Amino acid sequence: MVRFAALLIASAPVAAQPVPASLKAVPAAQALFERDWVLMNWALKFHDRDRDILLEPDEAQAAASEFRRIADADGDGRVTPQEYRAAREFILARY
Ligand SMILES: [Ca+2]
Ligand SMILES: [Ca+2]
Repeated sequence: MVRFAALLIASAPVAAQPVPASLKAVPAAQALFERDWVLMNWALKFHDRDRDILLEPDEAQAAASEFRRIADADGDGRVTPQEYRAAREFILARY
């Protein structure tokens, strides 16, 4: 837990970056939401199970899985930058 809290703080000032190479690992899942407020708001709305307005690693994992399900339009198990952007706009428009 401490490790993730540190990661959270360390990555907070980082500006928006391209899609991470892998969305599978927990730290990457955390980073995905840390660097994109649209996804973070969405993740907190639907996956912040204990309602502490923090995305714990297990919550981030669940949210990342859900995001991957939404974003992976062609179902090949990978989220391309195009799929990422489309899913982000979908979430922004809908939620
Ligand atoms: Ca939480
Ligand atoms: Ca895909």
